[in-house]
Amino acid sequence: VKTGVLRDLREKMFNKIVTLDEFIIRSEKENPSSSGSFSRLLRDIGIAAKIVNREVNKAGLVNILGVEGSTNSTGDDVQKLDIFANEKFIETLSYSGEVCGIASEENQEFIPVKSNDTSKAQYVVVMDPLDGSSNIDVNVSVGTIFGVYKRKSPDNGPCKSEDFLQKGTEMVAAGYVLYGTSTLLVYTTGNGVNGFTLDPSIGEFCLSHRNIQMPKAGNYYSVNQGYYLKFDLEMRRYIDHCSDLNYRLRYIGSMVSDIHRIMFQGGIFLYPNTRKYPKGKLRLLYECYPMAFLIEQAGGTAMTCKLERVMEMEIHSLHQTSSIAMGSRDMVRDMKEFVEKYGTVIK
Ligand code: P6P
Repeated sequence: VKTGVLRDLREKMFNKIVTLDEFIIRSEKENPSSSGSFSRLLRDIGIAAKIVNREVNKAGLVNILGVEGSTNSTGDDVQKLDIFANEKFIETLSYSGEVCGIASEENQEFIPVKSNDTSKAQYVVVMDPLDGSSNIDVNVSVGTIFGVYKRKSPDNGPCKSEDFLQKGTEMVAAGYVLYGTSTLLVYTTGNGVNGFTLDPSIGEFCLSHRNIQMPKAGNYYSVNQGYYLKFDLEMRRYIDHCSDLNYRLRYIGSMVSDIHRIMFQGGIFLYPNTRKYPKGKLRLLYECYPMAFLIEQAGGTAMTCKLERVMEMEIHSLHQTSSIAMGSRDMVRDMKEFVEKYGTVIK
């Protein structure tokens, strides 16, 4: 550990660039039991992110804007860039040889990855390849969300649904890519959260945010105010409380962007259940679990609006949804008090 601390200090002092690949290899060396396949998987996610980033950045120029016409599993209009991002991540992950299956927002069923040596492919990946894609046409930041599980089914055959329907607590890695003013890859493997900024001049993700810890308090709340009258009483009372305290409302409509802000400035992100979405809108497997993993690793709290810990939620189907309230510990604690006071909490 001492050498690691000295090394980190030296890197900071001499402003040494640490690329994502170097960081992953170093983390692997610090974990004697790791076989290297997990590292290769993480590096492949980085490669796919760079490919998608290239297209996202020129979406306005190349004719891949505009609605593809189809709709995805939750009825959202599918943008062409959605399809491109989905295809690139599936292609890259399938080629890696480390993945036996992929579940994506864009695909109703999970995608078994064929390989002549399935015994090597020990992981499955769950993802929202381009979250917030309705913002693409108006040049607002969008993101990729991913989570990684170890497969549970026997490794001499194809992946099974049990490999994907695992609680958030079983996730071995989670992260997001934010295609914004700069492109960042932020991920955790359960030992803290680190952020890497893409340096286009060298085509590398470089360590830029070491061991991210979010503020335990905050004064930003992030919710779609347009649904206010459709929220349960306890949520409306908590939102009134935020407004009474002159907290600032920030809602980009792109979960990755809203959560990324909270990682650095603190705050709470709410997507409560409504009459339209009685179980919430956001997808438990590839939006809520990965973001909850990251938020907890960065010192925050992630609950449903009925006060269940998101990571412990049982999952029964790939596109199952959940309400969510996550962010700075003190703000989620305040929200909890309002739910206990005004709500009908599941005991
Ligand atoms: P609404 C984007 O479609 C998304 O899945 C999240 O990125 C975002 O937080 C949410 O839905 C926005 O939903 O109903 O407020 O437009």
